[in-house]
Amino acid sequence: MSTPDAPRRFGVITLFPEMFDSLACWGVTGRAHEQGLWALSLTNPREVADDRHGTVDDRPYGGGPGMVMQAPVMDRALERARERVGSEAKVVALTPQGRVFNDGLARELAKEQALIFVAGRYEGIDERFLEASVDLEVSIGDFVVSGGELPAMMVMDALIRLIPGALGHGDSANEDSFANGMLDCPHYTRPEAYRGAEVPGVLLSGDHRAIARWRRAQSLRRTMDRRPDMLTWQALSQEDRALLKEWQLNESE
Ligand code: 9D3
Repeated sequence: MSTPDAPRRFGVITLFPEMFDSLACWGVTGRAHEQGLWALSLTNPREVADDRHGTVDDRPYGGGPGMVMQAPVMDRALERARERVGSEAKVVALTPQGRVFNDGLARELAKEQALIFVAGRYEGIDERFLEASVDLEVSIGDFVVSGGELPAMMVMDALIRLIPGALGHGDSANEDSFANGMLDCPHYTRPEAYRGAEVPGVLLSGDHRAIARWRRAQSLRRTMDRRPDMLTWQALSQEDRALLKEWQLNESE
């Protein structure tokens, strides 16, 4: 028996700390939190605001709509977060201008024992804070959401799934879609016939090797049809071609 690993430590700087209850309380991430696999420490910039109203934002220099989160307030919030999470923690800000998150970046960030996430609101955060105090800016994709909290939770969820023991037995993060560069195969459960649609016969055959071959052929076909961009870097192998032919999924060749 070995001693359990120290929990992964996440700090978050946010004006809406209550939003993070959902990550700590529900589902796979909630169970992992209960098991002590990760710990969360929340810092609200209002705690360290300049005035008694808790002001954290001001009007943008140069004019324009919206407000900007002030660098001095954010730096004091970061100082507090470091006291709670550890001085060695990397600082990740969620911004629409960041590096687009993917499985590769998840695996890079999952190596860190401690991370502090900075979630912005309003039009954004003063650039001088991002330049001087943030190690990495991350975006979750080319669409607009209302703030950095949901993006931070998505990134944290992806990282928690990679903590050893966070997923149930037999459920490996390495078997998840994207780890192997392909989309998942289709899934079925009872009933065997539903609104005239039958479960594919091979899944009822009990032939586990045939089932594995069918699933891989389905993954390949769906990736070619729906996400051809995922396959451009790897040529289809002889074996893959044979699989598609075996299940008559090769018509578009
Ligand atoms: C007019 C320019 N907009 C920038 C695209 C203003 C703006 C919109 C939304 C500024 C901040 C936000 C809030 N979004 C985030 O904080 C955010 C985000 C996103 O909107 N899309 C994808 N990833 C992310 S990470 C943080």
